[in-house]
Amino acid sequence: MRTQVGIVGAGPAGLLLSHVLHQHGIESIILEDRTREYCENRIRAGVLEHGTVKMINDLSLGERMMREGLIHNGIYFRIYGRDYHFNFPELTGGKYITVYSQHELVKDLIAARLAFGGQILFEAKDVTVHDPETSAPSIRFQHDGKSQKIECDFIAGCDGFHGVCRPSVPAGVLQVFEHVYQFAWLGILAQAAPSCDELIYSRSSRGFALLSMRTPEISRLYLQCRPDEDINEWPDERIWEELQLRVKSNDAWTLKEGPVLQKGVTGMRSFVIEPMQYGRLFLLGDAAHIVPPTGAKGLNLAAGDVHFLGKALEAFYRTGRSDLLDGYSQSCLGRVWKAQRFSWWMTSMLHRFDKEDFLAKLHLADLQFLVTSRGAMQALAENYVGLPFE
Ligand code: RFL
Ligand code: PHB
Repeated sequence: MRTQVGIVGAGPAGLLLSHVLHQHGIESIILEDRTREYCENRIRAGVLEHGTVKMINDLSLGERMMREGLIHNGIYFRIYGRDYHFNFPELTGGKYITVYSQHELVKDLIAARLAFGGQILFEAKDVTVHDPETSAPSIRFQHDGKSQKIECDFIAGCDGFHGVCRPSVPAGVLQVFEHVYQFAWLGILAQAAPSCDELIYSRSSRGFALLSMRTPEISRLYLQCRPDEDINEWPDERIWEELQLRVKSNDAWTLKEGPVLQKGVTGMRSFVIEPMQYGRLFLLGDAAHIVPPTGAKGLNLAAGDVHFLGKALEAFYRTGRSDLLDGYSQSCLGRVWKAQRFSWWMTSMLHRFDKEDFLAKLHLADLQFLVTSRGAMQALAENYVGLPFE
């Protein structure tokens, strides 16, 4: 097989990239380890930045997102029971966020890609990348019980944090920057109407909780927990009891409960590799960087990487220039580090630390300053709705 760009991974990064390339008349093939059904039902992110929504609409892929997605003009911080509202349009000059499930977006992107005649090979096993340092890289894999090979001009590693592309770069080329947090999130999906029309980030003496949603009937809720938390020790009643305590409000307000449809524990880390490129292998999304979920930036950063690589590949195929490809890493990393800073800041301010030490006191002071300063609230809003792609 031969294509121009071989893409590993059918998550948001790989799928969006294949659409952007298609728009520019560039061929690609996506290789995905899992089944289509698995990819379409993996519960992940929910918040789309202003720029991510624009990108999806510019690709004419946003019809269902615009119909079913929920426009949110703000978020609440609930600090020890007291609410502070961030009105995004007012603080940012008209911007807002859209709540639309990542797995619904993935469904839309897969359906549209296949409808346009695109190739996605699901259940492609034992993927390995070869010769990215030459002008003739290739990808080998097993599919339909056969060993296969794709020859291509470029490889896009969109295979997430646990994928094979990043580890295939020779030792010593990539520099790793990492921070692991002392807590994790226990997340549930519940058959319960959202208790508020916007997200509530709650800091309480018992730890952090987040109330989010997927649809007018389905809530997504999170609790700060230990990284080694055993989910079996959290029967549904205990989860609701703890959520109730952590999101208690000083005002008349109640948390609506309902059957728990899914639950799990997710660890938290901040992780970046530099550069995000090795020869003709480009790393995008979670393959190159991980943020803690508190800032809702993961999927949106993947969209940013796609924007830069799409532009660089378009310029290469149209005019032969390679300066944008050479600058890919630098273009992405500016935004990546700002999102890292923002996600770390949100995480530090809102979570409970084991020790009430000097840093923990500073994080609380940061939060108390934030909710009393219009300038600080504006800075949060500007980052939350998403910084411009360039
Ligand atoms: P993905 O989505 O992990 O996709 C990678 C794909 O590659 C496949 N793969 C392979 N394919 C072939 N061969 C191999 N060897 C392979 N190894 C892996 C995988 O099966 C998969 O299909 O990465 P991508 O595309 O970079 O997208 C990143 C986002 O998924 C991620 O950043 C977000 O989900 C993070 N995130 C959030 N981001 C937001 O922007 N807003 C949010 O509100 C938000 N909430 C979240 C989140 C992530 C969470 N978890 C579970 C980590 C909430 C949570 C709880
Ligand atoms: C979610 O809805 O899953 C969600 C929302 C906001 C976050 C993280 C996750 O910061």
